[in-house]
Amino acid sequence: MKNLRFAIFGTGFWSRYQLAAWREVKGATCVALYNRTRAKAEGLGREFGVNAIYDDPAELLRREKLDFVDIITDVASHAPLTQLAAKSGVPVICQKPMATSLREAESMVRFCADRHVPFFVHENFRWQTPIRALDVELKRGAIGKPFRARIDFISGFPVFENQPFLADLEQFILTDVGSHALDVARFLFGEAKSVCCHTQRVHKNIKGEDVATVMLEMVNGMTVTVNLAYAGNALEREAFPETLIFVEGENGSAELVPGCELRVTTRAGTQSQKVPPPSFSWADPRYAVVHSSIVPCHKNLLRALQGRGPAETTAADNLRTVRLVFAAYQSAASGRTVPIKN
Ligand code: 89V
Repeated sequence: MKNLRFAIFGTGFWSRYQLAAWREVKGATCVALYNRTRAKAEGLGREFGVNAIYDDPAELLRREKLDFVDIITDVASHAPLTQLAAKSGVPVICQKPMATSLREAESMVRFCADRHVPFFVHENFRWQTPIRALDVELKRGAIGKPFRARIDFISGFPVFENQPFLADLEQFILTDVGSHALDVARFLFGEAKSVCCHTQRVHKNIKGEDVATVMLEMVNGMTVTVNLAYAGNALEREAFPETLIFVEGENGSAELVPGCELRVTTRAGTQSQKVPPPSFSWADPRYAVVHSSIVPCHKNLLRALQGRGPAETTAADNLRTVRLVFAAYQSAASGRTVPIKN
């Protein structure tokens, strides 16, 4: 199996974990780092033994022989950096959210497709251990045919302390966590045919919405509600950064509850299993369930880059998630339900 050489574009808060997670995956080596502020890239390079440091992405692409780039920059630079790499014929992995608008995401996908450049989105929530365990139970028919589900990411965690740029986003929770949660909805329950959404802002010192309530009518007939909040309030069940999910089926119900516990209830009673993420020394324990999911996400993308099978989160697939995010904004602004063309 060929060992792939890659570069990371962007060396902010998230890159350290992404780079550490790449080390868990055999078959890919980071050979270069780019960051606008060179000193930041040098710091990460020293920590991880990466010596080729650039503050110009075009120069990096000219000089380094790469099999792919992993883009972990702010969302506004995803499109130009993706296009830059694709022009050099270098496959791209781009962090979620893919783009600042649906139109921009569509043009990125088209740009790469026209050049036959593989393009993937790093979307890791669907790879979390509890969510995979829930999927297994649903697929084996543990609760019969599901008819309704609730996906909750409701937290008072001071997320702006680690990621201050989030406070400046005009569109915040739906693009940040909503991208993840709506992708989880698609992963578990398939495509949506309409979206209805209401948003609120509770924090006074941020630009975007920090609360969103989304109702999806699914193609399979299910109703899925997605409740998102980073309101900074105190909660009895503070579960950051776990996604709590409750699914009602014709024969029972299944629930992911705080503490990575999966509870399945049928007429025979309730069965509980602990579904904790694998532990990695480099993961921040406060983010364990998310950080650990970076590893299987990388593995799945690498498999595709090595031509060993399809990836789940191709950019073309992720466009469907992006469509839901922006349909939610459209619904919140208009007060109307927005139909989704599949
Ligand atoms: O993965 C993310 O998008 C982070 C979170 C804190 C949710 O893990 O913002």
